[in-house]
Formats: sequence, C-alpha cells, structure tokens
Amino acid sequence: MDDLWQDAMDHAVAIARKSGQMVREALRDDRKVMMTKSSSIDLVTQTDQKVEQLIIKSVKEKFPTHRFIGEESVAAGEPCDLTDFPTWIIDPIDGTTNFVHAFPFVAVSIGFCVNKQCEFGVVYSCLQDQMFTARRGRGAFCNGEPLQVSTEEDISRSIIATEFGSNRETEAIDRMFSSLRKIVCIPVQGVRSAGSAAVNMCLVASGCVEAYYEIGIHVWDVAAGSLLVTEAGGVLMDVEGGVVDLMSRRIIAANNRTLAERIVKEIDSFSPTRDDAPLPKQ
Ligand code: LIP
Repeated sequence: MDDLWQDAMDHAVAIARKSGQMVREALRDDRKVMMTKSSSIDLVTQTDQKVEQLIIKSVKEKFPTHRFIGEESVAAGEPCDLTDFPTWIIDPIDGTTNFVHAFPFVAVSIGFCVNKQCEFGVVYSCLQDQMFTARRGRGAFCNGEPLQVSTEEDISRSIIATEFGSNRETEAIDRMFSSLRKIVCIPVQGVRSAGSAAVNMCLVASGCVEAYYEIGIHVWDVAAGSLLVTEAGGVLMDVEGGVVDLMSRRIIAANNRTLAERIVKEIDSFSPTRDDAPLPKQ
C-alpha cells in the first residue's frame, strides 16, 4: 500500500487537533456571536469561519496544488465540485448549533479524496477529546484504538440515529417525521440525535449505534465519517437503496446491509438540491 497520503493524513490530524483547541477556547468567549445562513436556525459563527481559514491556509502551505470543499467557503460562493484532484472536504465545526449551546457533540471533520475516492477521514470530537481516524484499507480508530461496528442484525434490537436539519418546509418535515414514526414503531430500541452528522457516523463506526440516516446533510458533514464507517466494517447506502452519492445530500450509514435495507423500507424519501448543483445565475 503506497504511503503517498500519509503525510497529508498526519497533517489533517494535527490541524484538527489545533482547530479543536480553538473551538474549546471559543466556547468560553465568543460562541454566542453568530449569524444565520439559509434560515434562522441554520447557524454559523466566527469560529466556524476562523477554523476553516486556519485549516485551508495550513494545507495550502504544505500541499499548494490541492483543492478544497469547505462548508463556509461554499457558503461564501465557492463552487462545490469534487474533481479527480486531491481535495480536502472540510466541516470546521460540525454541530454548530451544539457549539452555540455548549452541547457536547462538536466535531472538526476533514475528509480527503483523490479521483473522487476517500483516502482518509479525520473527525475530532473536540469537547470529548476523541480523535477518529480512518485510512482507506487500513481500518478505523478512535484515539488509536481500533473501531468495529455493531454485530446486531435485528433492527428491533438496535439504536438508530437521525437528524432533522434546518429545513422546515412542510413537505420535507412531513416526510422526515413520517419516516421517523415508522422507524420508531418497528419498534427500534431507541432513536438518537447527536446534532452532528460526523459524530453520528463515529457512533456507528464505534458500534454504539447500529445505523444513522439523514436527508439534508452536505458532503462536508459526511465525507470523513463515511470512510470511518466503512473502515470499521459498516456500509453506506442511498436512502432509496442504491449506491450512496456523497453529493446527493442523502445517506444511510449502517453496521450491515440488513439494517440499511430495512431502514430503506421505512423512509419517505425526497431529493434536496444537490451540493454540486450549478449555482443560480446572478
Ligand atoms: C449539521 C449536520 C447535521 C444537520 C444539521 C447541520 P453543521 O452540520 O451535522 O447532521 O442535521 O442541520 O447541518 O451545520 O453544524 O456543520
């Protein structure tokens, strides 16, 4: 296995840890300084922006030809196009609403793709000091300890995680809650929402949660976590059962295909505007 990307992964771990320190420090003084994006509940803070700038600046210095997809860069008008070039897919604070409320699931998420394939993923759950890492073909780890998904095959003996995002349009809400009701009434043993897609996927990789699904996420929320799940022995699937498309804003991350396919049966799906959809003409 070539070690071509090990240097990049080592940098990702180091900058994620440094970013996590910034987040913890900001919790004390400026987490309430926030703005809104697509709606009054789609939050962004100065810390989101500072962390993303720190990560991108540090990567550009070491890997000047690499490209970026960053949540706040895209929000500022940068294109969200995944090409074959080495690309860093960054969510500076996954769980921004949690950050503003000091709710303890706040993650720095860094995925790295080449030829549209994830080579490594790093998720730093910085209030819990848990560094989740995965390198394609080499397993998934938390603080250096190997991760393995749950072995449970029976969804009625499972915990399922999901989120409701920031879309409050009636059609989307109706479908999300119809899906939730059907899954709760299987019945499953529990439903959980960490408030962070990346943390939910780390919980699947760790075997604490059997599956996570969501419609409305973005590629930066799930790029790193997707490799953590598969390298821990789990599977990814589209909510309608096909191959997952990280730009589609839809995902199921599960411990095995049996549970993933069972969840597909209960989801009333819909298709948000893709992350790589052409920007509206000015
Ligand atoms: C969050 C995602 C979560 C989703 C939230 C939000 P952010 O990411 O991790 O799954 O439900 O609406 O998008 O915005 O905190 O980076």
